[in-house]
Amino acid sequence: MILVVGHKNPDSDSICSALAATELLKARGLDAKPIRQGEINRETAHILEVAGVEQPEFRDSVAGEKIWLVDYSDLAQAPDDVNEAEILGIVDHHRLGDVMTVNPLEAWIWPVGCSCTVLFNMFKIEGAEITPAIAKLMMSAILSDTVGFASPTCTQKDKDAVQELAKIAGVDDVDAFIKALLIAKTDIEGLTPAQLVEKDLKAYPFNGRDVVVGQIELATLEQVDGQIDALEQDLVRRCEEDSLAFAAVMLTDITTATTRLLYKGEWAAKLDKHADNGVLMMENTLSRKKQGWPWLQAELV
Ligand SMILES: [Mn+2]
Repeated sequence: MILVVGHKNPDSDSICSALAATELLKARGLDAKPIRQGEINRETAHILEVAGVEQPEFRDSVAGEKIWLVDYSDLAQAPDDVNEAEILGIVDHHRLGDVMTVNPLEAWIWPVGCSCTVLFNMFKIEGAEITPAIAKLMMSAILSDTVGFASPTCTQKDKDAVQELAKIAGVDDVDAFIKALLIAKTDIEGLTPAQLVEKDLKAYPFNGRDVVVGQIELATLEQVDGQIDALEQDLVRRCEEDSLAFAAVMLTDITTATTRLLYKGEWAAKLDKHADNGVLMMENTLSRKKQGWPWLQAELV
C-alpha cells in the first residue's frame, strides 16, 4: 500500500493531487490511498462536492509506510515522521525542497502553475484513463492555484490541461465554473482571526530562523476591514509561541492583484520603510511563491 500525501495545511491542489495521483498509481496496478494532513478548506469542500468525491482520510503519521509526496518536497511541510517512511515519488511544482531518500525515486517536478498539471501529463504519458470526476478535481486545482489563469505562475501547459480536462469533465462553461470556484475560494465569513491566518499558512526556515507567511485570498480587501488589529495580534502571538523571527499574512484582492501585507516579529522593522502610515501595500502581487516570498526573502536578509 502506497500512501499519497499532500502538504500540511492542505490547499485544493494538495487534496486533488493526492486523489488524482492515487488513481494514477492504481492504473499502474499498484495499491494506493490518498491521505490529508489537515482539515480541508471551503474551496476544497466545494470542489469535492462538485466532483462528487469523498475527502481523503486524515492521517499525519507515515512511519514505516511507502509514500508519494504531492505539491511539496520540503521537510517542514511533510508529516513529522517522514524520515521513517520510504518516499517513492514526488509530484510538485515548487522549488526543490530538502527531503532526502534512501533509494532512487520518481521525481516529477515541473515549473508549471499546479501539481495537477504535472499529473494530467503523467496520465497522458502513461495512457491512463481520466474519469470525469478526476478531471473535475484536476481542472479545479489548476484553476485554484493559478487563480483562474491570472497568476504569474500560470503557464500554457496549465491552460492546455484545463481545456482538455473540461472536455473530459463535461464542463461546457469554464468561465462559470471559475466564477463559482473563486466565490468559494474567497468565502471567509465566520472565520476567526486565528483561522484566517491559519487558512493558508506556510513555514519557511530562513537564515537559521523560522518564518511563516500566510495568504488570504479575497474578492475585496474590505472583507477584512474590521479585523486588521486582531489579525496582527494573532501574528504577534504566533511569533511568541513558536519563537518565529517573522510572521506575515498577505491579504490579496484576487480581482485586482493587490496585496496588503500584515507583518510582525523581530524582523518586522526591516520592512517598515515600505509602509505608509503602517500600511504596506504590494501592487501587482497575486502569488506568494513567485512574488510575495521572493520579495520578502530579499528584504529580510
Ligand atoms: Mn500547488
